[in-house]
Amino acid sequence: MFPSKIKKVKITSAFWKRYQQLIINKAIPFQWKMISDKEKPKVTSKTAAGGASEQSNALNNLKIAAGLKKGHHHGMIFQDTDVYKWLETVAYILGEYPDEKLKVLADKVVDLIGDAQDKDGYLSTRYQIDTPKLKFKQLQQSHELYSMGHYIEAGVAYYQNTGNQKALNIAIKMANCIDSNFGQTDGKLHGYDGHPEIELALSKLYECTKDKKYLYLANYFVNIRGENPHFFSDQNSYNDIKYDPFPEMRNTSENYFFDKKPIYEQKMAQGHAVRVLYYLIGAEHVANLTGNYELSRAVSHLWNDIVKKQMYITGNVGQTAVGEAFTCDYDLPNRTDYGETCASVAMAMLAKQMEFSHLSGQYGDVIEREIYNGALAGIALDGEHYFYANPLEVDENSKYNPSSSHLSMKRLSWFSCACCPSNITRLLASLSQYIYTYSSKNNYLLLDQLISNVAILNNDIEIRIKSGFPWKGNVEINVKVPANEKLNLKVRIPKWSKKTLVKIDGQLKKIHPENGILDFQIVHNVKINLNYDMSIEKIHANPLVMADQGKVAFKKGPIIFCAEQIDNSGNHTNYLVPKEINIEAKYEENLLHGVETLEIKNAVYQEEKDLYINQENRINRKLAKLKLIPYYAWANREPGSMNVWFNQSEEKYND
Ligand code: FUB
Ligand code: ZN
Repeated sequence: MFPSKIKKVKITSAFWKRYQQLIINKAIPFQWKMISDKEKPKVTSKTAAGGASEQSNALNNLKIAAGLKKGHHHGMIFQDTDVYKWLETVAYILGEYPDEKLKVLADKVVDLIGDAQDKDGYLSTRYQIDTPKLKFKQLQQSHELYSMGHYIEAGVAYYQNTGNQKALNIAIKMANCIDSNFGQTDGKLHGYDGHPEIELALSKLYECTKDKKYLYLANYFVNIRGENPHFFSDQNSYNDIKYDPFPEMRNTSENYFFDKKPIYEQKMAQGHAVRVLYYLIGAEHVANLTGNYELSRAVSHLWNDIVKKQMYITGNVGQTAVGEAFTCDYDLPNRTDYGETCASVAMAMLAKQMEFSHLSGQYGDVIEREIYNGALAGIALDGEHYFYANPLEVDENSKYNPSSSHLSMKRLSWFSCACCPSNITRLLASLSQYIYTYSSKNNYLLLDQLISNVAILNNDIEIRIKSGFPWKGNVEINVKVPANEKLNLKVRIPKWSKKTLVKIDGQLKKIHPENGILDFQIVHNVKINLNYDMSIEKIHANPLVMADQGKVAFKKGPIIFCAEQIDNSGNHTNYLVPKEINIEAKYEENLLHGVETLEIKNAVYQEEKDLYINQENRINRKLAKLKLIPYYAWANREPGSMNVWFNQSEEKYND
């Protein structure tokens, strides 16, 4: 479902069509088997982030709540959301690729969710089944509004893409239940959920129904957070809560819940990364819908903090496994990174939301970083294995150090906390919504992601994009304009393109992009050719990033590269790259479903015997080749070490 101006977008890019087919043919059926316990996960890990899963029970919990089965709730307190995000993924897919069999299955899931919902609209199977007396009484950890928020998102998406009214009605009933329980008025609960999500969900529900009640409620949840930094401890003691679903959360002192101050006073992104980001998505949406400039400014401040000081080169965010959290500016350790897939998905969602309010290329730059790197690494090329945490460097020894034992060298089938798999699939399934952004306020259409597609606008303008992305920088835009129609088309110039050539109907034009955006006023059929500079870039980090000092990373266009052990024998830390590199890119059709690889022909392999080395005991340095592959494609072959940042060699070596 696209905003008013856009009727339809069909992705034609071979790269992305493969992913869409993967989601249809592999990920959706596979995730269904997991959430309905038709199969046990084959690859799990007890130490890796997300935890091992034997059984999901997610669908079963709904059946128990619906009275169709007997038993106890099993799994995470928010296990319902695995079903909701699966449904949301299916919704986007059905919008583009109608499939009666899949729709029948998803309709049944909607019916089940409707049956599980209480008469008053409440739905959180864990509380309904096992602890009904505690409904809305332990908001610090209950995830009730988080879970319902995920349903509201799914219900809206399913309604918009398939027309299933019941899916929307369930969402409305749920939001009404929340509205009658929460708010300023006397007798209502003056509080909020430990995990933001409801804010963004209610904003979407408002946009779909146009019922202002949901916008007021979203606004309420955005603004109450941080008003009373003791809300959770007060509620826990007032309700005499003895049992904690997540005991470590009870007395967490730092800004884990992002509620120590109102957003207007928060100067640095701190706390659980996904919570912070979901909150910011909702806050930005509310700011945009209500015209709250102060709120929008507060969100932009935190956005800048994240993307300019706390984001890994891959787009991953959340530096520590302790609390799955942001740490502080310029602290970007590679070996202990967390970088949850959900956090990368949320970064793309936040960037998209920001783009509705502000015209700047920086948001599309982040979306691009996520969809080709940080977020995309969350799913295997086979669609049936997922990363929860996404390292920038890992090897056999990582598991021995408690601060990196959450990392894995292979993607897993499923997790006891299975939030990431369906989060990455719902992002990829909705990718066509990330290509254009229409501003109803200023009546322009921004071509944001330079992905081959065909788009039809409501006034029958047709836009055809043929692009070489992500491997080549050529983008051809053909616009067909019916008589008396016109279009203000803006096109993003990615920051990495140092020189962009533009031709309009074959004529070379001088361009003057502003904030990474080019402007075209189109009144008749036109062909625009852009040529972005996709030369290989050697990247250094700011000197304040201690972990990357003396190191370089490699990027070409939107793609960040890494080295894997399978391509480079020996130990990955023994490789050094010289300052003047001899590097070549080549497309390898039969590798990893077709990828571009880089080869550094004059790398150095340094082999030593002693623990510490000076000129006297230094033994062996030899010329070596170092092969790099796109980061998103790592861990799809034999497990082994991987690194994104490379040490540099001061010296040159010859054979
Ligand atoms: O708490 C719900 C989800 O589980 C979070 O968004 C993830 O970070 C994981 O902790
Ligand atoms: Zn996750």
